[in-house]
Amino acid sequence: MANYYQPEIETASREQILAWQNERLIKQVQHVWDNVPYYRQKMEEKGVTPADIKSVDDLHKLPFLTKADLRDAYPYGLMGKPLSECVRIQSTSGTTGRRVVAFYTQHDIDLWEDCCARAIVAAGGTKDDVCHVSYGYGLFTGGPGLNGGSHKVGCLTLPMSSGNTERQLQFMTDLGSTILCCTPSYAAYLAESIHEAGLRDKIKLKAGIFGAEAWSEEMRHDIEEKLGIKAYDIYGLTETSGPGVSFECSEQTGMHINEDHFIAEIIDPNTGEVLPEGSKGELVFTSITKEAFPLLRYRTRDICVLTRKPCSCGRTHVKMSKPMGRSDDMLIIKGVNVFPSQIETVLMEQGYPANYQIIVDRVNHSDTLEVMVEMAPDKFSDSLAEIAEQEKKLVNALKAMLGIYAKVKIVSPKSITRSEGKAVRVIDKRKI
Ligand code: DLL
Repeated sequence: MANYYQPEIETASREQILAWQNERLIKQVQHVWDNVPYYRQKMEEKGVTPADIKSVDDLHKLPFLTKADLRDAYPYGLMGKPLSECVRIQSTSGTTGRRVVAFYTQHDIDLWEDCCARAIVAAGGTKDDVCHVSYGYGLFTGGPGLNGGSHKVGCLTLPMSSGNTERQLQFMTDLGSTILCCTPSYAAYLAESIHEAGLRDKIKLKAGIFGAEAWSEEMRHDIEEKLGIKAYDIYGLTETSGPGVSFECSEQTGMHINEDHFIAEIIDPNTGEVLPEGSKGELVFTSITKEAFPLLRYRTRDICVLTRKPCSCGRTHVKMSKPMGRSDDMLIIKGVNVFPSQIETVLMEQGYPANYQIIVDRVNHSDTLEVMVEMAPDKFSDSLAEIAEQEKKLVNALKAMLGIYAKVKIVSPKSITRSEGKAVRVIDKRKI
């Protein structure tokens, strides 16, 4: 069994890491130039050729890729390998217009699972652990990623997926789960359910690996206390393969980025200028080992800070702070990506005016979404039963678009404040 702490990689000197990055970057740029016409054209427009990229210092010469590029190139335009060499796709939780489809060769899956295995080991996982994976399985990367990592570490893996809390608790107690992997909000919900069912003494959990959405230190402490575990953060995005791009170690002061696979930059989101270490800005990733979906300089929209301060765990890879927000308008509600524009589309399709407000809150550590919309003039009614019926119809339409429940409140015409400048559509009351 491989040792996924991989000290020769994870504690390598800065010089060694840079040597790997330089070599892999040069190879990757050539691979993309040869196989991804979409990006080659972007390079040509910028007057850059592979010959211009001799080391990480030249990275800034390459053009950025954005979510808009992913949409333009959907579904096959950014592939670096023929479909016959790909073995898997994963996708984001967004809907048609925004959906990101990422492709993987077997080699890509292996490297991705290595990254997840490192995260599990950093959380104290060994082959003697029982790893309870309650991230969603399917197109979402959470379940498959941690599942693969858990196999590599040699843990007994429980592919629970999310939901069916009663069954989660039964397996957790009967099989003695020791590591829980899920979104922090689901962990909080599970913690509450365990408490209510009086099962605290029957669980054997020691660690949790929680990510896919923003969560505060307060939430971490609360989960740690309720479950009697140490809670570790894990970060990633579908575009870069999924969870495991970075993960927390025992120091819990940021997440080590797997620099043998990803080069991280922080840029000014407005100008695109690369910022020095310690600056707050938008995180940009270049994947230097992925074959099928080799994104160069991908703008994540996540705002954070990088640090190279030595870490007590001995790992030398750069650390990123928890994302402090996003530079675009995407909301992450219960781990699901929600764009206000999707809500607007549903409202308008159902014949409602564009006078609405989206209220996001966090109640008992779980995200809530409420949509307030003004009554449509042609649907005007004084009957409470009829309004309730209209609200129910909207709840269903929103569920179909977003995949999650949104409470709907139809309010009287003209009761939502009009704005003179940009409309304030979203009120996010969560304290992150
Ligand atoms: O959320 C991958 C993942 C699965 C990460 C399981 C960790 C655990 P996407 O659905 O593509 O992928 O969403 C990616 O989620 O750009 C961040 O804004 C946000 N995000 C992911 N991890 C964290 C985290 C998965 N630890 C988007 N803290 C990213 C805050 C996170 N935000």
